Amino acid sequence: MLWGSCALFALVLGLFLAAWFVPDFGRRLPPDRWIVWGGLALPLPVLIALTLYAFNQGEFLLKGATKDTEDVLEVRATGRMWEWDFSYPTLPGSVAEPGVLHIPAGRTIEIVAESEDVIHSFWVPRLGGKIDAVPGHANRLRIRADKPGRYGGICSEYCGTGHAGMRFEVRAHDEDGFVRAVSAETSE
Ligand SMILES: [Cu+2]
Repeated sequence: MLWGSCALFALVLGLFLAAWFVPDFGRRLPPDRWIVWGGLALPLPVLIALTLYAFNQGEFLLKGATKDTEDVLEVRATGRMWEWDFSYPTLPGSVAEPGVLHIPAGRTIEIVAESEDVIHSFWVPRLGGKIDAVPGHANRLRIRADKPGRYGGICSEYCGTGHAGMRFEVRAHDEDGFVRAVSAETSE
C-alpha cells in the first residue's frame, strides 16, 4: 500500500508540475478524456485491488469466528486498569510476566481479549489490527510475527488516567526460544 500510494503520488505530482511548467501540456487530450482515464479508468482497478486486499486481510485477522485446521496458538490477553496480562490456556504450566507477551515467530496466534474492568483495546501496530477488550465478552483477533523480534503494544481505547502508560511488549522467538521463554518464567 505504501509503495502503491508513493507511485500514485509521484504520478499526480508529475502531472501537476507538467501542467504548471510545460506550456500547452495536456491540451491535446480533450477534458472529457482526462476525466474518463484519470477519474475512472485509473482509480477503479486501484480501488478494487485495495478492497480485495482489505477483505483478504480482514479474513485473516478475524478468522477466530470460524474453525479451521491450521495450527493456531491461543493466547489470552486480559486488560485491567492499567496493565495487560497474558496466559496460554493450551500450554499447561506456562506462566507469563505481566506486560510481556511471548509468541513463536512464523505461527498464527489467536488473541482472546478480555477485560476485568472497563473497555480496553489490544493493539500491536506492527503485527496488524486491533481488538476491543470488553468485560464479560471474549473477542478474538489473529496476529502473526514473521520474524523474531520485539514489537511494542499499547491499549488503544481510552480507559482512564493510566491509559497512556498501558503498554506491553510482544517478544517473538524461534520455536525453541519460545518454549524456553514461557517455561523459564515458571521458576521466577
Ligand atoms: Cu486504555
